[in-house]
Amino acid sequence: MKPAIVILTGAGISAESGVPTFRASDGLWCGHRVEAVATPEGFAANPVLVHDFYNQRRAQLKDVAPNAAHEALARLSAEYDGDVLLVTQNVDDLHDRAHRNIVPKRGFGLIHMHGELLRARCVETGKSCDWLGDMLIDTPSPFGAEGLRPDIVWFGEMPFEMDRIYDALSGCGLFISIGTSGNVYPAAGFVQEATRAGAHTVELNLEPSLGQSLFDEKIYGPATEVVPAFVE
Ligand code: BJW
Repeated sequence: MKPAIVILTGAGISAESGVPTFRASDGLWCGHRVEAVATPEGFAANPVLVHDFYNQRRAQLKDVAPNAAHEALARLSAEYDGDVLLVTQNVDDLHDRAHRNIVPKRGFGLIHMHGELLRARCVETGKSCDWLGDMLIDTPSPFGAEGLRPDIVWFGEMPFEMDRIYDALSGCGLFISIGTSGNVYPAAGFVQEATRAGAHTVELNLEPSLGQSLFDEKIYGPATEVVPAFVE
C-alpha cells in the first residue's frame, strides 16, 4: 500500500467555480470587515448582519458546481492505493458534491475544519444539523432553542477535528496544500507538522503562499490546471 496522503484545501480551489476568495487587496471580507462577520463578538453585536452575510453565501451555493480540481481529488481517492484525508478550510460543499458518487479505494475522510455553510448550530448546546435555507426567516430551531448560528468556525474559536487532523499529519507520507494563502492558523502550520513526520510536501497555488519556503515542491497556476496535472 502507498503512503498516506493529507490534502489541505483553501478558497483558491473553489475560485474557478465562482466562489470568491477571502483576502481581497482592500482588506475586506467579501465587502465586510472581518471583525464584523467572522468573530463571535461580531455575531453578538449584530446577529442580523452576520446571518444576512451567511444567508447570502449559502444561497449562492445553488449557482456553483465542483470544478476540475475538485473532480481530480475525487478521482484520486477512488484510485489511490493508500489512505487519503482531505481537510478543507472551505465552508462550501463542492468537495462533498465531487465525492458524492465516488467509492474510495482505501480509507478516505473529508473534514470541514472551518465548518459548513449548509449546517446550523445551537448556541446553547453546540448541537448542529443540516440547514439549507435562510437562517433568519426559515423554520424554527429544531433544537427547541431560539439561538441558532451558522456552523462556521470564526476567529478565536477552535477549528473542528484537530486531533484527527494532527494524527493523520503525524503519519502521512505526502502533504499537498492547494489554493490557500497561508494566512490563517492552525492550517498554515500543517506543512511543518507534515515535515516533522518526514512527509514530502507540495504547494499547488495560483501564486506563492506566505509559507511557500516550507514546501519541498511548488507548482503555480490555476487549480483547474495544476491539480488534475499533479494527480494524474
Ligand atoms: C488560487 C486561485 C486559483 C486564488 N487556483 N489558487 C497571530 C499569530 C498566529 C495566529 C493567530 C494570531 N492571532 C490570532 C491567531 C489565530 C487565528 C489566526 O490565524 N489569525 C490570523 C489572521 C493571524 N486563528 C484562529 O483564530 C483559528 N482558531 C484558533 O487558532 O484556535 C486556537 C487553536 C490553537 C491550537 C490549535 C488549534 C487551534 C480559527 C480560524 C477560523 C478561520 N475562519 C475563516 C472564516 C470562516 C467564515 C467565513 O467563511 O466567512 O475561514 S477565516 C478565512 O480564512 C476562512 C478560510 O477558510 C481561511 C483561510 O483562507 P484561505 O482559504 O487561505 O483563502 P485566501 O483568500 O486567504 O487565499 C486564497 C488563495 O487561493 C490565495 O493564495 C490565492 O493565490 C489562491 N487562488 N485563485 C489556485 N484559481
